[in-house]
Amino acid sequence: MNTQYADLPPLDDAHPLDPIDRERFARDGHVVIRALASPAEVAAYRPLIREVVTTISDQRRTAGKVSGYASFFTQVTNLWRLHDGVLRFVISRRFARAAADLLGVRAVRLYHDQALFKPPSGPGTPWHQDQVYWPLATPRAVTLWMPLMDLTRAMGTMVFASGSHRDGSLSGLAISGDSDAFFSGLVRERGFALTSYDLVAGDATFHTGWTAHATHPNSSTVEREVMTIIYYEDGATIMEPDSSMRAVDLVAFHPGQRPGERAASALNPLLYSASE
Ligand SMILES: O=C(O)CCC(=O)C(=O)O
Repeated sequence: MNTQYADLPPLDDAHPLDPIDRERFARDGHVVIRALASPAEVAAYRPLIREVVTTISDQRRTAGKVSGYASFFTQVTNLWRLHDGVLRFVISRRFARAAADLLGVRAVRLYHDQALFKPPSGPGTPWHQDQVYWPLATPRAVTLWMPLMDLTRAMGTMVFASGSHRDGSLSGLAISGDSDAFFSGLVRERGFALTSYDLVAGDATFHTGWTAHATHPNSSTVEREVMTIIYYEDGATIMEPDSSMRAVDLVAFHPGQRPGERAASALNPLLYSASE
């Protein structure tokens, strides 16, 4: 590990979860864990994450490349491969242990990380389910969504449809106007309770791969800075991709791997194991 970043807070100690939070997560498909990192810990990593997002965004602008999601947020993936300081944040044993505890598994691997910065006056992120993208043959996969700054809902926090994870895939739709229209209708039809949380830097929400969610628009004048980390249970296998989205993710996040194999490429380090 690069010694230049040895002074960063280690984020390795346990943050034991309240059993109620595990029950909520199982019941609702999402939960908020307050102060998973302290504001001081987040403040140490925030400039490093910003640095990567700014560098990559500038490169994309120069190359004329803009992702299809650019109006919703600036998305940079796998920062752990791009910056040795951010690596320490992404491989946090504390965060991974919380993910494993919520999933009720003994060990978790990294699927990938993403910084998601929503511009001032940016629209809400459309309703969708994440797992339509993931070629993982398990429902035990979860996203940690942690703001690097204090967030009210007016700055674009998440909205979760509680209990929507229970039936697995509900539409197969990629994130788009179509997914937004579909899930808005489904929420009305099925009466899912909607939950969002005001957060301070270092609080984290967790949602399963099948929990339908969207975000509020960012109606503020500042950029919303969020870091996410996606985990799945160690031992999960790769499914035969049944969509182009899953085929793309298989190549991107499990390079060199094939359906039926245990999902454990060089990009999927074991981040927490109860036996270590
Ligand atoms: O942060 C956002 O705008 C959307 C995030 C999201 O959909 C996710 O992390 O699954």
